[in-house]
Amino acid sequence: MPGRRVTVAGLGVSGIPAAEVLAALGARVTVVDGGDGERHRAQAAALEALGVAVRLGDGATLPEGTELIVTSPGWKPTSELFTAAAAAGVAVWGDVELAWRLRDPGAAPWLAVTGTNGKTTTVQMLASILRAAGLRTAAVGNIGTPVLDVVLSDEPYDVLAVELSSYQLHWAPSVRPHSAAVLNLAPDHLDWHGSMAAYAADKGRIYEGNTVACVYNLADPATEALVREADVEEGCRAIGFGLGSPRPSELGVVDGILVDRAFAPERHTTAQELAEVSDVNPPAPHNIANALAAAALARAFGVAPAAVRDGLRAFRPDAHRIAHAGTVDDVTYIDDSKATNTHAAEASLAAYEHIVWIAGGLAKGAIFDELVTGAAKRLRGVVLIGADRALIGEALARHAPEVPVVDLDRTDTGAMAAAVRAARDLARPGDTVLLAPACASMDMFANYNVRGDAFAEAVRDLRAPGTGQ
Ligand code: UMA
Repeated sequence: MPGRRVTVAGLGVSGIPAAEVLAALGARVTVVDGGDGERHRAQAAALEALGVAVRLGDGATLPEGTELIVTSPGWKPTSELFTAAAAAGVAVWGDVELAWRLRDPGAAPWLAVTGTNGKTTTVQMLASILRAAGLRTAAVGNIGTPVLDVVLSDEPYDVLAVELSSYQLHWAPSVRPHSAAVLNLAPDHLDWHGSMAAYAADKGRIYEGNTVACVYNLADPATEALVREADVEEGCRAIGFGLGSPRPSELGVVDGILVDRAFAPERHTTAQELAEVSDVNPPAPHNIANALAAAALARAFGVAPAAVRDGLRAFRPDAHRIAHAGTVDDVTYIDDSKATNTHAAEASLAAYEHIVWIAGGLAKGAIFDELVTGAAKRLRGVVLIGADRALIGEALARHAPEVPVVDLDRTDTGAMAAAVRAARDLARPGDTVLLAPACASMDMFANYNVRGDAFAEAVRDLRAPGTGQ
């Protein structure tokens, strides 16, 4: 790296450590970012103090003399910067690719997880299981801690639990996990990838070069197809997980017990007991599947059954994932702000009988017809918020024209409170008001946490009205 001219695309969570690491290795680093806000300027000043050049307000022009681009995951492959790089014969790596290339060959192996939904929870469960086994580990990647932070730290990790998004996998062709899981595959981020096939292909990269296990979902044949297409190390096994009774080389559930017929020594004749369904928090079907995937990866790494049970018991789920925000006048308010795509929203809409649904935000290229058709009978009413709410409104008009819809044309800070009040007015005793937006939050909020917090606060305000407007 010394003297090499490297351009880092994106001054965010991934770009900042990438620029720092490259500068420390002696590269001549320029960070480019299309944004030019207060946050950008403060972070630019901090990097400039380290000798890094920063160019704000222009994410399209390739800096003179660039020999390599290290990109943040969110940048689309079709970005002008990469078109210019391709024309100049300049390679593009993601920050995860950089981390993989810089890591010591003998460093902690990666147990990697991807999927449309459940990956953060699964990685957290996995890290909890690994810790229960006495292993030094960290949950990193798309979950929010850049992989570079731990790969180059002095901390002696035994193994890493790595959440990889389809974006990160797209930009990380060299990564070779010890074992990996694809939890499920449903349309998401199609505006970024261009097509479902391209999205699936990027997800499938996680299996490349696995050495012990490629873990797939028995209920989602597309994940098994990705295993079949992968080029793995000699002896690597395909391991299925599902909610039924497992066959050899599978993990499953028998009489309320999570069992392993993949790594148990006597797997051809018996199943090894791992944990009870009630050890999974919360024990909803999709979450039991997540627990089985985490258990499969841990078992592939040699973790004992008792540590799987202890790790699952110790795990506490994230806020904003089907969280109970309150009950007011016999109406239950549920915060599933984490449902940022139609697949996740479908799972939470399926869980309630009579629903007032709060939905909308950034659609990311999604189509809502199937989601609306599936939920139509259970919808008491719908409150639409955010930039792409008309897309959901049109699907409702096509498939559920009788359902009352409140179209909220405001994006100010009080908008969520207004949405919650509108939902209250539509609800009847016994109903559930469900925030499951099926969209990303960034048109109105900093992220889905802030969106969920705004919802919870608005529910609190229904009970003890504050500033109400
Ligand atoms: N930017 C541009 N031009 C672009 C795109 C972005 O200039 O075309 C700039 C923005 O102004 C911003 C910076 O690039 O300053 C942001 O880069 P980024 O969008 O890649 O985001 P990071 O802050 O680096 O965070 C990324 C992940 N974000 C995305 O993939 C969009 C984080 O996942 C991840 O936690 C972090 O790296 C650490 O690995 C978030 C996410 O939403 C949670 N992920 C998606 C998901 O889970 O669905 C994939």
